[in-house]
Amino acid sequence: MRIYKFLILFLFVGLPSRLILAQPVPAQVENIPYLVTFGNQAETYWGDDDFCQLFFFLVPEDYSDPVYIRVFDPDCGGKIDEINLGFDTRTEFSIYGGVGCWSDKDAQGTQPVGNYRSGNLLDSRTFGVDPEYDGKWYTFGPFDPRDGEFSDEFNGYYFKIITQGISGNDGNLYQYYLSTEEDRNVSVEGGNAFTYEYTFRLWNDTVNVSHIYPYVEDGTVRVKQRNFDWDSDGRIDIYSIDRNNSSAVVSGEDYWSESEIVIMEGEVGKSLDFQFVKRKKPLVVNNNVVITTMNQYEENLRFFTKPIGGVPKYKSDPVFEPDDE
Ligand SMILES: [Ca+2]
Ligand SMILES: [Ca+2]
Ligand SMILES: [Ca+2]
Ligand SMILES: [Ca+2]
Repeated sequence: MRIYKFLILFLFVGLPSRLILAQPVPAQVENIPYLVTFGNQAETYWGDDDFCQLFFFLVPEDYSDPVYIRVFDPDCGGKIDEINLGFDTRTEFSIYGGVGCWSDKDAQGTQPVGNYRSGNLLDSRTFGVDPEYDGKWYTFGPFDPRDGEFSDEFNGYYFKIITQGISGNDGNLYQYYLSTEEDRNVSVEGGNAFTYEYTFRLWNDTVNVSHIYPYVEDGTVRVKQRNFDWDSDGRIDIYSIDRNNSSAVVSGEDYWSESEIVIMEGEVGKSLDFQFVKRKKPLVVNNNVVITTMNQYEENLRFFTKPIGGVPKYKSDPVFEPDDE
């Protein structure tokens, strides 16, 4: 029996970490501690411009078993969340599928306006202070992948999760996981997740560098980034396979800043790497921030948690092909 247990443990630990850890949101390669959404009575200087966050999950077409969308620490109270004069915030999590859940243009915006709740509502639940879910996972599902909206771009089905602060003024910090299991986190092979407007918490230290990876679609010539309430916290550096650091303009308290880069040919069809390097002194604590990117047509780019084309590494040494004799 003892040997049997040891073998099971060995087999589990021996799995490639990529398989186990590929689908948390935020993902490991992003190194972002938490997503954050404030109650809609908060002032925007807390770091959330619109008290709402949309994310989309992609389930590949060849995966036909049920999927679950899990939320870590969905309540607003306890240790992780950000208190503002006593916890009184209610946060609504809603899952949508069906035609239009992604393809409706209002779902691809950066503000909760118009028909952003497009598609079929599959499930919804509101959390306030709830010790039962403090530091714990809540599971939505099971969902049949075919109840999502089909995307021929990525050969898979989209689901949408909308997290909205419907009352109160505190900050709800949380994470997601697209899982094949109801009671634990197991990645859907080939799955992914993305958003058009990322609202998240930076680390409460000066060592960790967080990343996001905007996907540069065909036809992109320029990319404009806009960021909100960055609290002048260090730098935003942009890298790619062809780019050895372009600096982006960083905002201060409670306002948007923006800047633009010109896209190089080698960057099209791949992801950029935006790196968030915090200020060393003094440490900015509990820094909640918002960032969006758009192309020259003012269409929003997607931040995939598993970057399309992989994490870009700058080619520091150009390879010269010898001339043909
Ligand atoms: Ca409060
Ligand atoms: Ca909590
Ligand atoms: Ca929370
Ligand atoms: Ca902030």
